[in-house]
Amino acid sequence: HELHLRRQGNSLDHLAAHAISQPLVTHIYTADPSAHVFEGHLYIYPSHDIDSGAPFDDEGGHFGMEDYHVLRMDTPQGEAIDCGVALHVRDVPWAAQQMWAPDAASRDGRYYLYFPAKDGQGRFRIGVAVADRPEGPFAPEAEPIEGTYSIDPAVYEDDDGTHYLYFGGIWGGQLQHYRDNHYDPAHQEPAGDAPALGPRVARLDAGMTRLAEPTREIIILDEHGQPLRADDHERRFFEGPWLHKYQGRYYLSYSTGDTHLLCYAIGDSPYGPFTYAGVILKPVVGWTTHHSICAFEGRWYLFYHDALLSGGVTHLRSVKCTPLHMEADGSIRTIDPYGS
Ligand code: FUB
Repeated sequence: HELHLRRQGNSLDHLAAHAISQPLVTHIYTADPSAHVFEGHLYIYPSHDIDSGAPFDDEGGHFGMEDYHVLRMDTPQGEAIDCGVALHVRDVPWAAQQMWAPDAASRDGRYYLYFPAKDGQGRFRIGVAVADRPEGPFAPEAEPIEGTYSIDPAVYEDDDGTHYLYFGGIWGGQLQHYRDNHYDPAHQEPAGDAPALGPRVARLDAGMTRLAEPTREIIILDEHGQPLRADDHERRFFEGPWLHKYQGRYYLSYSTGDTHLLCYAIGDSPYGPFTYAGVILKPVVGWTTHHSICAFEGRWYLFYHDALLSGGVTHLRSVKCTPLHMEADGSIRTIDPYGS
């Protein structure tokens, strides 16, 4: 169960020898890196992976994370400093367990950490915590953000200062149980030629702790302008949405989950629709793949994770960084995390 190489014929040693980048830190396990430039430094908001002892299951129960550490770097090539514990689940009144992939945003000199956790009923919600510094410590709001559910929040600040919250993840992330923002455990991931589920998006209000509008489902289109089909597992959204802008166009990137790809789609609005455009990162060691894309001093970088350092233990991952190459036509060059 623990080794998910998916790279037939390649040993872990072989993959380690060909890895294109090294873990940013090795004293703790980290995953799901959300990178931002704040105050001239790179700040990375990752999950803090631990072995909680919870048994493996299809709902990701073995991802039993309890807190967040923020990492700071002066340059993408420099040393990553662990700024310490930024928020712990015991300090979040509404949260019971499983502090999964977070993100952060800044407005008017304050910093906001957005994070998913399960509440006392076992349902994922998205919370927010506030700090005066990018590294925290963050003080959580007493309740999760009304109107949110599922996992993997990502906040995008548009050029006009408007912030948008993206979120969603299938299976362990519970998105399959929601239709039109209503929960029904009888709902499952669609199948066959039904439209695939999309991530959700809503504008944040100026206070950054509430949604300014009901969330909308994002549609990802294929090359014929049709919504991606649910059975198109090589291209459909699974989890880990991220938004960035390049040359005036909006790029939605995400994990395809059970096919282990990082993909992207391009649109003209932060709400979409987006048209599928290709693969950013081929499969890494470990079941999950999760990323962010961040510009630093005019160059683009992909922050991602793999489970090489732990010998392939899928819930003990390490965040990494590699340059992202934009082609002249605006497409993204596909990266193989282990060379060739
Ligand atoms: O880290 C826990 C979960 O694994 C994240 O929320 C998903 O995106 C996947 O990386």
